[in-house]
Amino acid sequence: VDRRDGKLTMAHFYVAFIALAIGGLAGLLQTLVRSGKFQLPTWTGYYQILTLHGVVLGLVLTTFFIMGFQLALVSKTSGTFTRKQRLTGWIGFWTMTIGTIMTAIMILTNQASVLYTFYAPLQAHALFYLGLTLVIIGSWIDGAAIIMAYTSWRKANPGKPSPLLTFMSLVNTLMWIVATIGVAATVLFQLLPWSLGLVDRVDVLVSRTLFWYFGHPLVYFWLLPAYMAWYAIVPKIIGGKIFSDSLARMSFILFLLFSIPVGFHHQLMEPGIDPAWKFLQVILTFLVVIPSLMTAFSLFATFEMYGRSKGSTGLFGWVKKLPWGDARFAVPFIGMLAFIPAGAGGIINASNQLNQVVHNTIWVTGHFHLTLATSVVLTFFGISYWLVPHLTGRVLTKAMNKLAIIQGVVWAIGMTFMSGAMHAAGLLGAPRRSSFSTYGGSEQAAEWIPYQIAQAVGGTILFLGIILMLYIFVNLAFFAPKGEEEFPVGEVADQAEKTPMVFENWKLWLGITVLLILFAYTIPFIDMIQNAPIGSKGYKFF
Ligand code: HAS
Repeated sequence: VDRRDGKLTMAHFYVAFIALAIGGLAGLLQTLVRSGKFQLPTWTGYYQILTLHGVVLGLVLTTFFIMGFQLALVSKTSGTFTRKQRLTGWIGFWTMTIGTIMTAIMILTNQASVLYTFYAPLQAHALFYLGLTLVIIGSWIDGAAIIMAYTSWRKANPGKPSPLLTFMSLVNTLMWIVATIGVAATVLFQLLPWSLGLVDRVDVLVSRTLFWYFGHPLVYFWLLPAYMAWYAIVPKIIGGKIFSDSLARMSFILFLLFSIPVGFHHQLMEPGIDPAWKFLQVILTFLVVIPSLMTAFSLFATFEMYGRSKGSTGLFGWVKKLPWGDARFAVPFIGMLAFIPAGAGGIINASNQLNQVVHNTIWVTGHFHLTLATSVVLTFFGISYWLVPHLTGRVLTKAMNKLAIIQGVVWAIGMTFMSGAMHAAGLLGAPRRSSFSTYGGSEQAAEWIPYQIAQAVGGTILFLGIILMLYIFVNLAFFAPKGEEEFPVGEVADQAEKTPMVFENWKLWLGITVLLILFAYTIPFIDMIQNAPIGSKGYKFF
């Protein structure tokens, strides 16, 4: 990657890793409070720290890391950015950064303890919503740089499929733009006027629905960059090849089509939505599982093909041939392994009857600490181990590589305790998003306490993992020996079929995306508006 484009990505990464430090500390406090053995000082509160944790890790770290990573991928695979494209990237970065600072100030001054989902009826100071709006607008501007680079590549290479990693970054960007329209709508038409006092009441169901229209594709916006690494970078690291370029593109297109019209699976317990529409969105949710199953298949195929090319025999002999001593592979691999139970948990959540057991319990928190905070985040760490030194002109030394593997293992141990205990306590009915309480000496609540202590043990180990990660990041950014670190981009296996051009037909894919969204949401929205209650005055947090 050209040095000038590298600086742009690194700017995004600095913010992302500062977010990791702040959000990680908030997470540690969270688990300690819930154990019942620790109390927060009186100047802060459980929901303030919970909001800080969720916003800073779930929204800031992810958006900055993903945008920085995608810009690097596009610059590497489609050619160095033009001045205009790079400038667009910088404008996006600064817009997001200003928005992040505004949002952080509102949370830190306790004027926005509305959680990372921030829908009504909890109400924050208007500057919190304005800050988040700037983060989203900034990410669109970053996205514009990606779209511009893709368009110029296509112009210069007519009739050829775009480079795989550019294609994948573009799909994720398009999905993000379509998805964020929902959250922009609730912020601009409901939350901002309401927090400014221009309207007195707000329709909570509409606000939640617009949020979840955005909230589910949000999780795939987090996941797809990890898939980019799994499909197209990990094969190169292990010395193998990409199983199939077309299969990878197909799975990304399926994410574009099916990620968005599924928000109701977060609202299965919500009154005011006709069960028939919930049923439809549950079916679409099961369709969006398919590209993940395709990904699992493709990864197994890549690993097995590589192992067999190295002479492995037997059903699982190839496992021994994988480069276990290379952190760039081993750490994302822990993420892949975690995604097997994580995905199974998602399928449980999406099943209407089972959702009644787990909804609003800490099981759901366990689910997203496996998906986001393990599979995705460990892959992001694995990416940083080669991308940061590549961009700063340094190398990952043997000692740092070893430390990076220890970091991955520490994370896995911490998360097994924390997320495992969350899943178990959730099945015993422990609520999510609540501070420690004995609920007036309730016997059932007493059963949750050992699991809450296990969560604190896991949370402490994870915090250690964060300190290790930050140490490695600072080393790779500023102190590691100068040199050249490889930017691994996989090649497609020889026997793979030719990639058809239909994948680049955006009118077709965006057209189907819009049709599916209209199909899944139009009538439920008309129902909501026709049956609108008088609206809620809400609960102010400032
Ligand atoms: Fe989820 C709630 C359903 C995936 C994140 N999810 C959440 C929330 C978050 C989140 C943050 O239907 C909470 C939101 C809140 O605050 O309320 N989720 C699903 C389904 C999937 C899924 C069906 N979720 C994710 C991903 C996330 C994420 C990914 C973040 C990155 N989720 C739900 C539902 C709820 C929910 C309900 C609402 C619950 C409620 O009631 O509130 C699917 O996409 C999962 C598909 C995944 C698979 C696994 C494929 C496995 C692979 C690994 C292969 C491994 C290899 C290595 C090859 C089918 C690809 C092995 C090698 C060896 C040698 C063994």
